[in-house]
Amino acid sequence: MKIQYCPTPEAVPSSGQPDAAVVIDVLRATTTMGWALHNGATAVHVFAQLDALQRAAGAAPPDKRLLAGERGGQRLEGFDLGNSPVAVTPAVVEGKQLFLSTTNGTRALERVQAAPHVLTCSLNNLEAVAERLQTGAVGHGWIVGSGWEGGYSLEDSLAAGALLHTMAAALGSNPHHLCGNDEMIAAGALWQVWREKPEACLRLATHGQRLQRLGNHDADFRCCAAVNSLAVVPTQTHPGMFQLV
Ligand code: 3SL
Repeated sequence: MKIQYCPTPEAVPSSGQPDAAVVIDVLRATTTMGWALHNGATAVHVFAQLDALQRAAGAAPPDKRLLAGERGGQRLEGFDLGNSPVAVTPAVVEGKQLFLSTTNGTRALERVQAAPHVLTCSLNNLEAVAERLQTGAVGHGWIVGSGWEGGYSLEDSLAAGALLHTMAAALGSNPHHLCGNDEMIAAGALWQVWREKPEACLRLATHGQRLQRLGNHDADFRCCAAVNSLAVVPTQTHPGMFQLV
């Protein structure tokens, strides 16, 4: 297996496809997606653009849909939810479809929508994703970080490195033998530095600092930094639609 890491949607190659693409937005979109589906949401539909979200949500039964999302970390006006993983409790999401748009995460998901398999990963579901890639006999995988508005983000690269090490452990392989590019090697090294204190890394990251400036997000940080707290793998079942399969 060879894994290539693209730290931003813009770094995704413009030609060719992997066997599977794994999208990461630790703070906070792919963490929220994992918890929403774990807590009983029937699907999460993702949109880069708000007008497309409004059109799709408008076609869903009002009592079965929730509009969720943010721009710049702040909940969108008129939406039911922002993008907090601790807000998507069973009482809120069970039996509902989420229509989600975020600053970067849903853009990254849209960028790889055409890949044959698209999964989402966070620090919460590393082992579950590694197992899925292993059983799927993925030969060539892409890990795609969401970054921030086209730039690198520390927290997504941390999780990419964590996934590399988790896969290597599952395969009994040297992590370096799985690396398909220098970005993947660097992300693996990042995880080795921070693996004992991932929450500190998330708080140090530029977007972590932005969230701290916006208000008290302690519960979100704790949740986003909790390694292997979830056993679910949000999986694209139709373009832009994620479910548990
Ligand atoms: O960038 C994104 O897509 C979001 O996850 C950002 S936030 O953590 O919800 O502010």
